[in-house]
Amino acid sequence: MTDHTKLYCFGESGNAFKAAFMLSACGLDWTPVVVDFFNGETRTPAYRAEVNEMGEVPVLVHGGRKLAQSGVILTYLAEVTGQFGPRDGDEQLELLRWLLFDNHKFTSYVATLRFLVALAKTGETPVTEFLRGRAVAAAAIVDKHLAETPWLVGGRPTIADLSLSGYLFYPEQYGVDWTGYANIARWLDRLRALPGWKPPYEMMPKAPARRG
Ligand SMILES: N[C@@H](CCC(=O)N[C@@H](CS)C(=O)NCC(=O)O)C(=O)O
Repeated sequence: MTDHTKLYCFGESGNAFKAAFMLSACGLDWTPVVVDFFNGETRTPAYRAEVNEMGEVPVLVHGGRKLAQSGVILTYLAEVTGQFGPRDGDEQLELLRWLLFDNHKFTSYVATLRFLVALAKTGETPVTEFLRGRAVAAAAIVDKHLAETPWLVGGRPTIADLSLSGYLFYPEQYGVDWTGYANIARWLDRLRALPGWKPPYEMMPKAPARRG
């Protein structure tokens, strides 16, 4: 291992929380590198040239690698630590299925809805109504799956659980009552009980507030 493990992140980012929780749950020693998201750091040429051409957090620096995309980071950490990963090829495909569902249908809508309502404070608009509809439709699918099994894949906690739950530990309100999804609520309690779990704002520092 050549570098100390670092995670480019900021507290408000649920995608970064997925990686942060995984690092802590795997017992790795890591340091957050706080990205000044609200003042545009991810959109600067320097960030895109030196940290991530996609202009996003999370970015993991570990063992001489620099990796972006929470799903890639989770997959990589599962492989190098031997924790929260697949037991065989079928489970590997199942994990990929849920990670793709999360990135397209679940986190994407939940995160954007939360950003608009709770952080950018746009108020209710046709866009937030659309996003909430998509978010709750995906939530119903997750809740139904969790009625049959305590964890999304393989009967034990995996990177699929860490990925889909990433945004659901935040305190901000954006018009979705997660306690109304009984199976999701119990699953979140199980995740909170895993070693290394902490609330997002205790896991990573918040980004500096917007100036001006
Ligand atoms: N699919 C990506 C999404 C990452 C993402 O959307 N990151 C947001 C913060 S939660 C970001 O860095 N946005 C920067 C920007 O839009 O300028 C992942 O899972 O890592």
